[in-house]
Amino acid sequence: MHVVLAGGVGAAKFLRGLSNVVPSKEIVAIVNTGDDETFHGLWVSPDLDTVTYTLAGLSNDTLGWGVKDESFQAMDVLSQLGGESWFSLGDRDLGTHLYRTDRIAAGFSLTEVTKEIALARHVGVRLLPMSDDRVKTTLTIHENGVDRVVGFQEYFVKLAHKPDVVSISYEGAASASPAAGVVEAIESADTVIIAPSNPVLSIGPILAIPEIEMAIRAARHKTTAVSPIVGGRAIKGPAESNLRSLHGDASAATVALLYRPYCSRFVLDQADLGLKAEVEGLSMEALVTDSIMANPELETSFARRVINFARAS
Ligand code: FO1
Repeated sequence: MHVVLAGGVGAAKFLRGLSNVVPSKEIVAIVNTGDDETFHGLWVSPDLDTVTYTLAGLSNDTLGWGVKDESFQAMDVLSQLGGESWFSLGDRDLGTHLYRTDRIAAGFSLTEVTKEIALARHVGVRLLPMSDDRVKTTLTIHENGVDRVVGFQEYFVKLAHKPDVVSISYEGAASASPAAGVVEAIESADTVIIAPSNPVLSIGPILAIPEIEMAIRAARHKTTAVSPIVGGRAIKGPAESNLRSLHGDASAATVALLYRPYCSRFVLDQADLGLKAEVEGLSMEALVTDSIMANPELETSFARRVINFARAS
């Protein structure tokens, strides 16, 4: 069984590739919920939904979030009425949030509801939220000479991740429990893979939950991380600027250093061949390969190389 620590799009593509290489039922994805937010009374779980829609063949690859063939008529009405509409919930996507919110209000856990949604979408990979407790990623940003704290989606969507980030906090993580099955999956896994997701915004919240952090530390010998940074640039999103402002540099080696306590193997893109020795100097084995998942064939071939490398432990 293979466990994947997952954020949004990068992780979703990797999981789609991996599910073509090993049976889906042998894959467990532990998904970040630090981005979750309530909009218009609805519980939105962007990373869980991105992974679910991608594995179900329903993802909107043009937008990079939400459902394909989407329309935004409800949002149009909302903005005509003067409601807040900077976070666009598509008409189809709204159905997912209505269902999740209703089931949670009826007393079911996020883990149970995630399982129901995955089943209805015929997703064979086992999807686990990192926790059923609320963990909220917030950022202190520096804007117009002042520092202020904003929620993840305000930073990411409303402010288009442009402001300088001074610090990040994972509110509630220190007292959060892992969702049922998370620690057991890590302990019993043959391999653990940290997907090519933003280390501070997507993987950071997962590792901020103490019992998960301890379990991944203990699983270091069987854990492989994939760099989301290629040639000093993030494939998608603000990882590059986040790493630079919070950790001084934004190379794949910066990511390897952050993950040093958690993984014994590290996957770098061939653009970063020059960093291989530096990564190996961190007591890690390094695989240098083409990591750009530009189409489904490349997702599958990349996932095959990663799992073969990870399995060699
Ligand atoms: N990202 C945007 O850039 N703009 C949006 O309006 C937006 C809406 C949205 C709705 C549902 C959902 O699940 C995701 C959505 N996202 C949107 C993406 C999301 O904010 C981020 O990609 C993730 O949180 C980062 O992993």
